[in-house]
Amino acid sequence: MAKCLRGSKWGSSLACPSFCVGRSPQGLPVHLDEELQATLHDFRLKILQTKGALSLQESILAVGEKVFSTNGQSATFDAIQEACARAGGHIAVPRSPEENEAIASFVKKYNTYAYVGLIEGPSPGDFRYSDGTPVNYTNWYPGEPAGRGTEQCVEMYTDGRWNDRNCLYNRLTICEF
Ligand SMILES: [Ca+2]
Repeated sequence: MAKCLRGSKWGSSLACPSFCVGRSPQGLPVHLDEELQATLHDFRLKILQTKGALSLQESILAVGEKVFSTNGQSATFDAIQEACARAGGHIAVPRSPEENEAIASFVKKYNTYAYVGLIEGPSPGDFRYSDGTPVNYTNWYPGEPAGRGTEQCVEMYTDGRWNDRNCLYNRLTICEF
């Protein structure tokens, strides 16, 4: 950050920016510190308002650092990926029993199977996260995955268990942020 001294480029003809005037005990310019405090206060308020409104609609669920959300709409796997990306997130993918349960609660609520963010790799039956890394948690329905290369997406049943499935069905849109 620029250091502001008398006679510097912020001299008499220009109004001195707020960061030139005084410093808080933390070393931040006093005005900036106050501005930051006000901005943080605003952020906190807006986050609480948004969280409250979304929670009331029961359209978000927080698990650890993740937030899962649905718009209640069904779409193909690709369309879900696009919708989640447009919203600034990714298609939901359960990486633990707790996350699986959160996603499953939307599936139950809407009584519609959902796609989760797993894709079959080059070897049949080898499902991976979208970044190509191997899965560290699974919850397959007994006998699944059974598509052997013909069912490259994964849907979640209303009991939370998984089935490999063709990617072109309409399934519930659930994103994670
Ligand atoms: Ca299957």
